[in-house]
Amino acid sequence: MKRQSFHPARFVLPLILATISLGLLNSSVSGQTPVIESFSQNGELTCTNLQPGSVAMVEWAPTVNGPWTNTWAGLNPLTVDSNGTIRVQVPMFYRVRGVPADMVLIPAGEFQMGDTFTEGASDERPVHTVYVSAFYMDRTEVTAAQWDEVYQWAIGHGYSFDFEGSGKAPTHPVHSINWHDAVKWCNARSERALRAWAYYTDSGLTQPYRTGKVAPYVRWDGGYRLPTEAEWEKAARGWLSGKRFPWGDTITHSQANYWSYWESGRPYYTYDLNATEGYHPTYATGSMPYTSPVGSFSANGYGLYDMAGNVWEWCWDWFSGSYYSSSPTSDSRGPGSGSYRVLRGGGWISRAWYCRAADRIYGNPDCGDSNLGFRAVLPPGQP
Ligand SMILES: [Ca+2]
Ligand SMILES: [Ca+2]
Repeated sequence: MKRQSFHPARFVLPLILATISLGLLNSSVSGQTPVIESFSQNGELTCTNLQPGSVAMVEWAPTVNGPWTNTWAGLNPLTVDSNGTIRVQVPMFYRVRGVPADMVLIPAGEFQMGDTFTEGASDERPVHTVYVSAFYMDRTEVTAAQWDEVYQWAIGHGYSFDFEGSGKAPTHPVHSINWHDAVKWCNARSERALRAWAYYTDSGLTQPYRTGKVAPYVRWDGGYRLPTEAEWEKAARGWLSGKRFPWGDTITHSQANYWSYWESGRPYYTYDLNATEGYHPTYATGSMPYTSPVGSFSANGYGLYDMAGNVWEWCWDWFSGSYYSSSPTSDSRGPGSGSYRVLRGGGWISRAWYCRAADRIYGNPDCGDSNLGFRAVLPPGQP
């Protein structure tokens, strides 16, 4: 097919793709299916069916199999050969990437962080306003199946971990991994998906963190990483403000997998309205841990599951009990150093108290336990 020199090749064969992101779970927030509606002769691409307020990426490739990129770096100056000819792979295929599969958009904005009921520990106060930039977050805790898939790839590509990860079943959350394992797994997930790494062993952000135990440097606009504590709490609150839990002010086993602690024949906490004492009866079967399949309860307003209960979730931040008194007001990321990393949300073993959105605990980053897991976040607007 003869191409006129002034004609962009995309008009010759405008085969256009739209990536399809279907949610893992059916929920009130459905997965996106971007639709490229049109591509006009003046070079305007129109894509619909994207989530309002999210950040979409338009990418091009010279072949249908890629490589996909969002830059025009392939169109560099070329030296004309002795026949007066140049040959260059030019953009021909386009795709639009919306919210990634199995993740939800947490839109940018301020929220009130901390214990508005003055009922928690002192480390949950003062309540303070934090602006958090938009990010994507895994709908669910990382499952044992998701962990294993990336883990197996990772150990064949230069990564090493302290724990191999456990799960009661493939659809249950992975547990018994330490903070370092979770961080390195995020890096492996990024590398496998051809995204930039988030974690590095050097301040110049050139050496990806794959082995050993370090306090890594972070490329905040990189790939998959743990949520900051502020990101986690904003996400957990799911559009609500000043509520105790991700859905409201009271909790029962119809809403989360936790341990209903009783004294004198009734729940110890006034906001624990559960009708039975102890572990969740549906999941307290066989041997411990009594985790539940991820997504067994209703999602919160952002479409996130198990932000209270099932497994505690590792966050990025070093823990400081006084941090809220001096927290930055925008994208706070915790103290610059410390001994423990933050965990959030409570687990199957936890009292209602620990399932409150404001609650904070901390763990030794070297240690894993059968009620500790995690989920990842991803900055929007990247290739
Ligand atoms: Ca959880
Ligand atoms: Ca606490």
